Amino acid sequence: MKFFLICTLIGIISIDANTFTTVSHRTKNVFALLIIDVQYCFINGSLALSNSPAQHNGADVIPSINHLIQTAPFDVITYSLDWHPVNHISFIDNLHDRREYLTDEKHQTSKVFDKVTYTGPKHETEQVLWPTHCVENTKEAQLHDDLIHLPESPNVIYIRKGTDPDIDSYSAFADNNRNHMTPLHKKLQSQNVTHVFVTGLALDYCVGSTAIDAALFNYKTYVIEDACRGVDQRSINARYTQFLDYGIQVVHSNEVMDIM
Ligand code: VGL
Ligand code: ZN
Repeated sequence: MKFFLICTLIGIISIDANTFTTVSHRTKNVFALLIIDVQYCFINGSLALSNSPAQHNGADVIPSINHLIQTAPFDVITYSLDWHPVNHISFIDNLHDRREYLTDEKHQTSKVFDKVTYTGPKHETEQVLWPTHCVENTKEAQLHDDLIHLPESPNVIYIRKGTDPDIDSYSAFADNNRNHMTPLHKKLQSQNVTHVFVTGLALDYCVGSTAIDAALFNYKTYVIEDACRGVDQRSINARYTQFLDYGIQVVHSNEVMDIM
């Protein structure tokens, strides 16, 4: 009060109602829910999390995500789908066909979850080898039927990623080498999104990479831990440490309403 009086008295500054309107408009919080890869391939398909080291049940995320969709006032909802051609670089079944690009002959005998380095055909890239999963236009690649699907609109966004045979993309924002962006960032910007809440599968891969990219693109980023499941407890723990470094907050779904 004193400050305003002094300012007014000495005539340095004048604040009117318009100034406040402009400021409050500019800082309006706009909330998006990002639902990552809640597809059959990760739930009961070829890359079912129940068969991976942490033995999680991917379907366990669905009730929490549905509850959030139904109760929390998100301005934007985004669904991502891992969507690979059958000759995709991430599939261990394609290792032999790409052997000319392996940096190390020993990599020819690699197993699922091993990391190899490919020198081509587009560029050098490190790649974890996965079973064939989420092949475009298969039943496996569909979102789980129990997940609430809203029809596409300017504030309901669907993103397919990993669609180039030679490029893998864990993040819903960009490929693993950050050479190409998906349309997600532009679409969120066009809705003036400021805050994102990340959920889905798998926490240590696609959820983790999406959350980190969101933080790098300056969204206030939250990971809703009970709405995520992962592949391997060690890499899950490593992600939680990384989230701290990027200022990403890990929250429970029952805290979300208080944040919004
Ligand atoms: C994913 C491994 C391979 C994921 C996608 O959605 O987390 N993980 N492709
Ligand atoms: Zn994939």
